[in-house]
Amino acid sequence: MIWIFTLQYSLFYLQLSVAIVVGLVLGKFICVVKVTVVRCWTDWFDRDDPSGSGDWETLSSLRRQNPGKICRNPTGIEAQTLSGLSLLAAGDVTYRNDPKTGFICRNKDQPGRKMCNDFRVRFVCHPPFCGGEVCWTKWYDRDNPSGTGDWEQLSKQRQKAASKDEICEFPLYIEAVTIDTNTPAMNTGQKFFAYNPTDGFICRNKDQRYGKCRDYKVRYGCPCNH
Ligand SMILES: [Ca+2]
Ligand SMILES: [Ca+2]
Repeated sequence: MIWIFTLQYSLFYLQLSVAIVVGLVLGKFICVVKVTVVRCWTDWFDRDDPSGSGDWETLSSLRRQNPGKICRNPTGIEAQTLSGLSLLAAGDVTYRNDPKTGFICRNKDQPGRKMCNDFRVRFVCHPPFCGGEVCWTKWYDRDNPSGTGDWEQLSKQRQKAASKDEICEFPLYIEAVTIDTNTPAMNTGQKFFAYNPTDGFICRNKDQRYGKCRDYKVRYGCPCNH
């Protein structure tokens, strides 16, 4: 009986040891992968100046104003003054400075009633977001604004595509222009419910000042080797 117990205990101990060794090997592997991941930077963005309550370079606003130019989940952010000073050198007290929120410097946080400097920011993305070659799909126009709006969602366009490879799994960019004059969507003055490479493009009539969207077509930018 004692012998059986000892054997079972030994087997348990052996399994535990193997688990620890595998864990160590996996831990080392994960570490190596992390080190070899290449990072790339987006362009610099500067949408605000500190004349109001501060310099608000939030990720949500920058995304809205620069559709397709910032990757889905940035892993880092860098802020510098328009004259090129680092945040450390400029010495401003920041309210937010992270890749989820973006950058916010509030004038009321600065000592001695000083205003914030004017900052620009850029984000860290994973390739192939920056630098890689981008290939564009054909233009899609599946809807017109006669109903509730112009609904050009990516999911609907995927259904309409001839093959599942026609639009890559993770488009990096989206471009929308009007059907009649090829005017870029951002230049029409209309408001968009969605305009990003994850959801596609949606213009709702009820969001427009004159109650009607223009008719748009969209296309997607994918890594060329998808
Ligand atoms: Ca700024
Ligand atoms: Ca349309």
